[in-house]
Amino acid sequence: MVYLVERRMGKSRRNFLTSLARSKGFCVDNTLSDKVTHIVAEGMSANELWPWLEEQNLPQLDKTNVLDITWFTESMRADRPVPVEEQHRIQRPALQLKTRLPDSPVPTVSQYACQRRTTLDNPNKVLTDALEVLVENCEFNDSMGPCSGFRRAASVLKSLTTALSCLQDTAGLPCLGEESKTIIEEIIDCGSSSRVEDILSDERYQTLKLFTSVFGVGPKTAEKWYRRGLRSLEQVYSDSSLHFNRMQTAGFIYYEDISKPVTVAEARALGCIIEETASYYSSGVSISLTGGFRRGKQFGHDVDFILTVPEPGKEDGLLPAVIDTLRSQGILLYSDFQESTFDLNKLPSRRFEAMDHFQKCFLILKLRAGLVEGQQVDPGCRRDWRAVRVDLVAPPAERYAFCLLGWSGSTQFERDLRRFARLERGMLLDNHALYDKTTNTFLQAKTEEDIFAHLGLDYIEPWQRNA
Ligand code: DCT
Ligand code: MG
Repeated sequence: MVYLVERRMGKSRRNFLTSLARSKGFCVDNTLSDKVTHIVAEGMSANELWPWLEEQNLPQLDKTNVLDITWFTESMRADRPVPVEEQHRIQRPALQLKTRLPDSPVPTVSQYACQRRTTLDNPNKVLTDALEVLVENCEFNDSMGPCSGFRRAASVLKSLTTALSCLQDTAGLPCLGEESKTIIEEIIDCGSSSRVEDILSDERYQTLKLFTSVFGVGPKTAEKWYRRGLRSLEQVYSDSSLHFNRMQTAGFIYYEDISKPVTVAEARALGCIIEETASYYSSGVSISLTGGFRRGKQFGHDVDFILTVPEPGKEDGLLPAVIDTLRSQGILLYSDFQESTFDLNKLPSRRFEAMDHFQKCFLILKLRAGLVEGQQVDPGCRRDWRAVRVDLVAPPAERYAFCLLGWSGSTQFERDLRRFARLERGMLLDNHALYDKTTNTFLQAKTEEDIFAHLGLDYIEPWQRNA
């Protein structure tokens, strides 16, 4: 009699494996009793599994086979229970968690951000800021290999709850390559890293950073302008031989405003505006604040909202209607509407999509100071409003959980969720769906919790996703 441990494995995978085994004639019990001869766990360490097993008070635990999923998959392949070998067993650890001494080693940190809890409290900000300068520099140089190394290193440090005080403190941490360690050591020992300082004072780095701070300007365009010998935004803007697209033109016009961080109070005021505007289209519209603000950030570079309507298909005209209403209210400064290209039949996408296929729009809105709670309208000010970047996305209601998980970020958290799904679970995750490659099925989800459960991951709250 086989028992599959649901923890880490997740409910849906457990259900699937149970039916698979039963279809091959195996006896699988959903409850853990003394009838069970083979306990099978997936993705659980001995230190996690054994304390749990002991709490179940099984009389025969010592005589029960406690096995890793490899025994199960080999048995499925063979269509019969294969003999248990030593490498299949999850051995009872010598020292149990319960009796662990206070100074025993802390549990290991996962290489995946989706298995770490990363709040906004970051006692290693000096180090992560430095590593992020290297990330940015790699992005400017199009060197993607080292880029992800530095990104992962910075992300691991962000999950720590204490400041590193020497390089030895990094022992046991994943994703820290030699280059990252050199920088960490230099900063801990001398307060700064020569490699980072060199980048910060490099003219090309400074110029590309300045140019890419304009809405609609990516590293390629910035590089083109730099090669022409341009060094300031004034030089670029007044160069009559350059052609700017609509987005870049808006980026220059509202540069000062949209480079200013958006506050939580401003995000809330915008939420009210969007909610009211969308309600003219349908009273059933729901609006969710997502992106960095959902992760608890106090400031953002934009405000991201998901809009849904319960009736299938009704979302089709939603964003064009919202845009029209914002325009008629005189608060639409810029809009770039992208029609949905979502097609369930074309899923799953094997490419790491830069953007999802849902209907969406990138806006610049005029936010009046009087609508923002706690903000004084300064009579001496030449105007009583500011320009703000707002993104809206309108997925079909049944795609909401995937869209919410994808748009909540952080970008590194999303990258690691997808990498984890692919490498550890044989699944493809994106903003639209979760696809199980072993069973060739789409896994349904109404909530983010469902998606984490399908992946066999502990649920990570949005404010713990600041990876
Ligand atoms: N996202 C995505 N596909 C992209 C880019 C982003 O699914 N190509 C997700 C990840 C984060 C989320 O959308 C919102 O993006 P941003 O607004 O860029 O990030 P943020 O975390 O909200 O940061 P900020 O606070 O600066 O707005
Ligand atoms: Mg955002």
